[in-house]
Amino acid sequence: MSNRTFTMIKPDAMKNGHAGAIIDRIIKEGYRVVALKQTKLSAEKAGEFYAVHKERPFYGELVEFMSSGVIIAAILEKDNAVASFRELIGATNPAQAAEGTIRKLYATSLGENAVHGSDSDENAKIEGAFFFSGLEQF
Ligand code: FUP
Repeated sequence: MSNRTFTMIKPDAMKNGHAGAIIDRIIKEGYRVVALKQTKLSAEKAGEFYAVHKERPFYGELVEFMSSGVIIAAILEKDNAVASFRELIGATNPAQAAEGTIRKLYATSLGENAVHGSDSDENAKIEGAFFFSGLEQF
């Protein structure tokens, strides 16, 4: 079990002005920020990040949405980070997310669901390295 996960605050939450509240919540929940930056994905980069979904019907929309505006990317540290963070963000579809979760509070829809959270330790490592060099992680 690793103690790190990777997150993005997605373009909908950025545009809707929720970035500050989401970061505040993450820190209050006890996560330590290992790395953090605001950036914007090109369609090519968004496609690469979500390559695992390439064959899914929503892939095109997902890539378009994720490259539609700035995001904040971060690596977070806490015991059991991957599982605990997925609990904090809630179900992929905000309509099914538990009360008080980040997606329930701030997501727009299934496709525009405010935040990303890695689904495994292996992917947390791959996704963190996609955005941050070793020199940017503290
Ligand atoms: P999650 O792990 O909760 O981020 O969800 P997935 O990896 O299954 O999906 C990645 C992203 O694809 C979601 F955040 C939103 C988008 N998606 C859709 O647009 N439609 C779907 O039916 C499933 C996912």
